[in-house]
Amino acid sequence: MNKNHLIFQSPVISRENKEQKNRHQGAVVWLTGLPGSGKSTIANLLEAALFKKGCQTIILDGDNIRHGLNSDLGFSRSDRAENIRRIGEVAGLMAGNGLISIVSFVSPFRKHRDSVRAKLRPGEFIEVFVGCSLAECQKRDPKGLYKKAGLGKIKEFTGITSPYEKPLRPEIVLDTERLSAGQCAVRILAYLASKKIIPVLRSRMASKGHK
Ligand code: ADX
Repeated sequence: MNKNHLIFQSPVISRENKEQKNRHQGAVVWLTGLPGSGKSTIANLLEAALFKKGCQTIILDGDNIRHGLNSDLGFSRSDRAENIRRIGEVAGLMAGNGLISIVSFVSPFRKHRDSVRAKLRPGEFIEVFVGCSLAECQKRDPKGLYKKAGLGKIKEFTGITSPYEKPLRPEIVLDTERLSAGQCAVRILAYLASKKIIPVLRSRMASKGHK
């Protein structure tokens, strides 16, 4: 397509107008980790805490988005690239409109995550590595998918027959074998407050995040 014939439309209500109204900045909190590592649980607790503080948020969850917007995509490397590209675009649009997008996707490939980061403003992409050993994820197996993958019923399953590449320099590392999901959410809140993306937390909450 010839992009010379596309003229960017500047909005009358700016991002800054929206951020001022919301009393926080737009941002993308990107949770990455093995299936069963705890991403969705943390995403929901984080959203509930932000909601309570009056923040404007959206959760973009891999399983849900694959039922709609990305229902045409599978789990090959190229489909996962497109999955992440699209959701990076959506999350960026939301952040550019003053929302905090909480993205919960396995997003196993470093290159795909890095290309989302590269398209956003410095500091806008907050990569959160939801760390959990494969053995523990297999033990948890909340959706029974590791069992199916082990029986050869799911092809290219992350952690079993498809790789997971840990982030090299994530903004936040969470160990969900040592911390509860609530403690993980508080760590993310504390980070957002420390970067002035959300208003500074009251000391009791902030200290809970740094035990
Ligand atoms: S990603 O790798 O492209 O980022 P995404 O987060 O959208 O994955 O979807 C992962 C979810 O799809 C998992 O939580 C799991 O429930 C389901 N799933 C089904 N097949 C696979 C597979 N082959 N690999 C990983 N997850 C799968």
